[in-house]
Amino acid sequence: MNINMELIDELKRLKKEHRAVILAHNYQVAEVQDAADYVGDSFELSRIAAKTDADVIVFCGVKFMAESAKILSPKKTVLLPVKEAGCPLADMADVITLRKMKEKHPDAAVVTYVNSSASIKAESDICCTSSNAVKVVNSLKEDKVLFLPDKNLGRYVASHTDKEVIVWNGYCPTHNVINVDDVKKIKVTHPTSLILIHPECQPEVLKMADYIGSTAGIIKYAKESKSRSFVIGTEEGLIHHLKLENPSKEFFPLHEQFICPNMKKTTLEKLVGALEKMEFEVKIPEEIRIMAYNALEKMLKV
Ligand code: CIZ
Repeated sequence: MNINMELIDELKRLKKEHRAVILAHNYQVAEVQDAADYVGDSFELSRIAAKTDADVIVFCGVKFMAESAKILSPKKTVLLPVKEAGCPLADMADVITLRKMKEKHPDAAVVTYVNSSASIKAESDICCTSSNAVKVVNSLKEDKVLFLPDKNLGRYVASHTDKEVIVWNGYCPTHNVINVDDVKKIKVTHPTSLILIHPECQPEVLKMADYIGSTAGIIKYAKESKSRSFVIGTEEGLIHHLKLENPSKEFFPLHEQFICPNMKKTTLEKLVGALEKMEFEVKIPEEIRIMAYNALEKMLKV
């Protein structure tokens, strides 16, 4: 038996023993996606896990994602297999600066992308995903919005609303580094492919896309499209998911280095280790959890 099969068997045993559900984000390595019960975006996975009767959620992703799962499932034990799997974009927003911004703009509604810590969500009026950000902002009664933490998604929203959008200066280092020349080059090598890009990329890059959307949006678009060939402008892990769902279609990364180092920290060994040792447990103070939950719930109402 090869090492992966042994690990998969051990994982199955531990899952049963701890009554656990395994979630893998779309950006995880292929072997982790294949071992998971559910693969998807962070909020969708957190909602699915909340509806299961599992006692333990193992979130293969980065810290803010495991926090989202805990916000929705306070009674379940939530584990993040790699303690250091953080998100530089989420870390670019801090509570002290946010409070100062709120004082400076008391008339602005605070809209926070789910790619943020529980403490930042707790300070926000409402959350959004990259799929519903425009809809959320347009649903608000305020004419002014403070959008955080992603400046590129914020600018995208600003270009689709009449509201004044004050954009926080955060960005995802993996998406933000992609430039117009990268898109020009891929258009030369793959002239007939449709270009699907995540809104965490820079505005000039987004202008060159055939479709702009979240990971869930890209999955849906690729599935429904009559085209057979696509260039994927987001973290390369999504391509594994896309190829599995669409075996007759072709997918190419927009850039060979479209890789999030934090997402790649989780391996099959680390996933099994997390359930063996029951680590690393995500804890959120209850008052912060409730406030963060309220901001997420408001988004769901929209
Ligand atoms: O929230 C998520 O899962 C992220 C980071 C992106 C997306 O578009 O799904």
